[in-house]
Amino acid sequence: MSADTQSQTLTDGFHLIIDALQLNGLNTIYGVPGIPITDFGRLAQAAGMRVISFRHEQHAGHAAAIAGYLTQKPGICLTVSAPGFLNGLTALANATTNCFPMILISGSSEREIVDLQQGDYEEMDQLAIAKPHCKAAFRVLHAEDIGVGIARAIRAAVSGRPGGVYLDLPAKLFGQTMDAEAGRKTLIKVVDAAPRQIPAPDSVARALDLLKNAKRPLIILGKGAAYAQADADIRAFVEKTGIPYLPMSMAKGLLPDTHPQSASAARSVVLKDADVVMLIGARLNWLLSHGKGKTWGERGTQQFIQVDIAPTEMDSNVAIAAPVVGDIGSCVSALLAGMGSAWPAAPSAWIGGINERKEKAIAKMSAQLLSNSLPMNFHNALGSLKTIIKQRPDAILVNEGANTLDFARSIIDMYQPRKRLDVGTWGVMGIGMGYAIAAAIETGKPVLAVEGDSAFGFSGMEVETICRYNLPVCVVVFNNNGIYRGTDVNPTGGTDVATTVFVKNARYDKMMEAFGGVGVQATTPDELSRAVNEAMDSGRPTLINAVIDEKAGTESGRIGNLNPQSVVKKA
Ligand code: ADP
Ligand code: TZD
Ligand code: MG
Repeated sequence: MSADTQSQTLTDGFHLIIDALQLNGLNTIYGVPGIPITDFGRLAQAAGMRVISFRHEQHAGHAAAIAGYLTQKPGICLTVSAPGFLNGLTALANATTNCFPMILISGSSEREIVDLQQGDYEEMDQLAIAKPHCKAAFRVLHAEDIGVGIARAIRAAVSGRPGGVYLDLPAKLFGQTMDAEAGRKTLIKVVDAAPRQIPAPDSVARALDLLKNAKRPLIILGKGAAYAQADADIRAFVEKTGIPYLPMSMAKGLLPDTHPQSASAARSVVLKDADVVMLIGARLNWLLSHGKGKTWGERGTQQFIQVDIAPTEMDSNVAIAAPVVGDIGSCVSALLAGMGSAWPAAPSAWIGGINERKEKAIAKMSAQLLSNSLPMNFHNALGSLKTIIKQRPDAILVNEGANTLDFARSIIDMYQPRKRLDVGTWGVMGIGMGYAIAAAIETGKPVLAVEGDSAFGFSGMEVETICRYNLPVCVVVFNNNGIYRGTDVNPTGGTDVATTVFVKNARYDKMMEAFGGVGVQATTPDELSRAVNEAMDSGRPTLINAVIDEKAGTESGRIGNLNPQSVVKKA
């Protein structure tokens, strides 16, 4: 047979993987090329897929994860074996922790050699290592099983509680050939990958009963609620109850932060004083002080309703009086239907008290935001960015750092769902450029990445990727010369600088210029807002080095209480 006739009748592992992904509407790959997947990336691009090459797998992995969060389809990350796989693994574990659907596909070395530990090129038992860090892990050994492997990976990633999936593809698989027609028949187009999970009617009635009789009710919206894309029903439900709500960080904008029912500016009071708390797609983890302790009312005096797709989440930290298990879309629509037309108005004393607190807190903050004090501090610099997001509510805000994160979260109002992407459940540094790149690619909207100077450093090299694909990403580095502050000194007085400080007055803007993007140094709120507006108008890759007072921050931002500190004084 000539090569031509062969290619008409034969297919191979490379093509079957690409066909299986495309058949399931997965058309974008985030990765780093190399043995054994270089040709795979090339062929995927040739087949019309968008293949975005990064400088480091961790950022490709974070990009895939946030693509999954934004689209409800698993984001795909592609890596080489051992070290590439391990670089991607942090992102896979982070995706699983955050309930984001993604599939990490890694090429791997020859099974026979790996299993006998004979020292293959990039040898590692990747499947075993991935397993504890993801929802499911699969390996495909035969070309005819590729369809099943991809189908299982998709279902595992998006059904139930979403999360990360690992798919191990040994080098030999890619070149395996089979009859093209027979191969086509092995592919699976997944039907109903994330089936609705309707809550039991009695669980809905129990929850509504508790909520209706509450004197001081509170709703907490989490990023599960944002992920669910049930935006209109969630808003209708919150509004129909009239109950104050708190958005968790990435749920900001599900209802506009300026909504009269938002209790964000009175957070500490509502958590302490509420008698019934309804969680919708939010876990009672450290971010909510585990539902107990001094953030909350006296143990046992507060009752919880929890709406979540994961039945085992219930009672994980405190007793859940009314669990509602199902997908949030189905749960919220059942709750809405169950409310009927005669729902009581929210208790006015409770609402009035919260509003008073809110007004005071907002008034106090707005003075700080307008201050012209120089060098800039977190407040007046973020005051500029707050105005920009107000004027450009469809822009996506990526945010990481410590002070830069905590202040931005409370200062910058969000107006639309899934526009705020941040460090999430782990408070992980390094998501910045990966999230920014995927946000631009998946949504086509402008991206504003607000980054601590330390946070930015974790993924900073990806500014080259941003320039290479000419993405509408504007990075603002809050440069306070270090981690938390730039003022620490080496206690020994030795020549090494303190552990938390960086090179003083560094010019991060030059990094963007190195790759053909726009770099700007901003020392005043005006300069900052002019530069961001220009970047957002032009869509050109831009990095603004925002000079922030090195004394302005606090250790660990707002979570200093989690930071153990020695009380032992050495003589
Ligand atoms: P946050 O950090 O915003 O508080 P978490 O990540 O802690 O949010 O919680 C998200 C919760 O949402 C998880 O418990 C997850 O099981 C749940 N979840 C995710 N997607 C859905 C969905 N479609 N329907 C119901 N629950 C969901
Ligand atoms: N490594 C990883 C992967 N995640 C982390 N969260 C940390 C280290 C520890 N860490 C924080 O929790 S915040 C932070 C680190 C290193 C950086 C804070 O400095 P910054 O922000 O410059 O980004 P501010 O504005 O100076 O506080
Ligand atoms: Mg800093």
